[in-house]
Amino acid sequence: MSISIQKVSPAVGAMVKGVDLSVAVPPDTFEVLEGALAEHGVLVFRDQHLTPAQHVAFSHLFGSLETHVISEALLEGYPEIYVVSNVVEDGKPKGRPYAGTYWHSDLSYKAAPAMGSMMYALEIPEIGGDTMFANMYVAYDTLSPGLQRMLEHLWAVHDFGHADRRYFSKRGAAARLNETARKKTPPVEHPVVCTHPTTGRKALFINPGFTSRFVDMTEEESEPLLEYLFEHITQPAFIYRHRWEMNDLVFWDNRCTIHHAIRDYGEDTPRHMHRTTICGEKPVPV
Ligand SMILES: O=C(O)CCC(=O)C(=O)O
Ligand SMILES: [Fe+2]
Repeated sequence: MSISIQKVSPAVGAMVKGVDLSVAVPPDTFEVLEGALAEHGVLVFRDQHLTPAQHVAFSHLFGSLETHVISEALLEGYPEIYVVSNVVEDGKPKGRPYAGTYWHSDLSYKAAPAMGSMMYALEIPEIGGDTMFANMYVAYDTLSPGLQRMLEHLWAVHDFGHADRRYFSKRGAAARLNETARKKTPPVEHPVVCTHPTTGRKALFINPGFTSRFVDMTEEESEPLLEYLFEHITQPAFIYRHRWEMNDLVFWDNRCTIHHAIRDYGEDTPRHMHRTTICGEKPVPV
């Protein structure tokens, strides 16, 4: 069967058909997928039947794999697999519940953020638990030339603890990041506009989850422009909302998209996913 790639929304994402990810992917198919990922930002593969080892093997084609800083959510025997799950078995959580329920790009709080992430659906709610993706090329392209130029000179601070403070502690929930994880993730600085290494296109590299302020400015000073940009980059026209099916594998490029998991299902509705994370490089300024 030949490979077909079709857009799933005007702004971002494509559905890939005709590829079985459980067996070795030939080099020409790999090249097509690599190009499609950088162009569309998100690739959806339906009806894949993958063991953890096969999931890891396919991910590994794209680079070395991260071991997530939240070590208690790693799959036993497969430290490359980060379990995103609200399932509790014998009183023990099987993974990280409600991960990424705010807009973010994976590991943007690291000096070398993630290139891409691959999430595989093993148990999903009948309704709900979708994931949204937004296109950061389009977010950049649709700004005025004046603001584009200004942003090209700015750098921003990315901080894992920011999401905790902003999205959890403020809502009265306990901080979710323990001391060890906190120590391993000191704030880092990245250019606000980056060049994608594959396409050479410019993309905005900020996100509401982890970007706390502009470099050399206070949070207070940064807030008005950051808030404006966060609103801009998450507007409905830039988004694809993925409605998960069992055995979906979704591969997203963290260098040109941001994503948001939607927490709209009950605590006793199981949602269980495996994620691998492909290491990336330090973002390249324009
Ligand atoms: O559960 C999801 O849909 C995504 C969670 C998330 O942000 C991630 O694992 O990177
Ligand atoms: Fe994420």
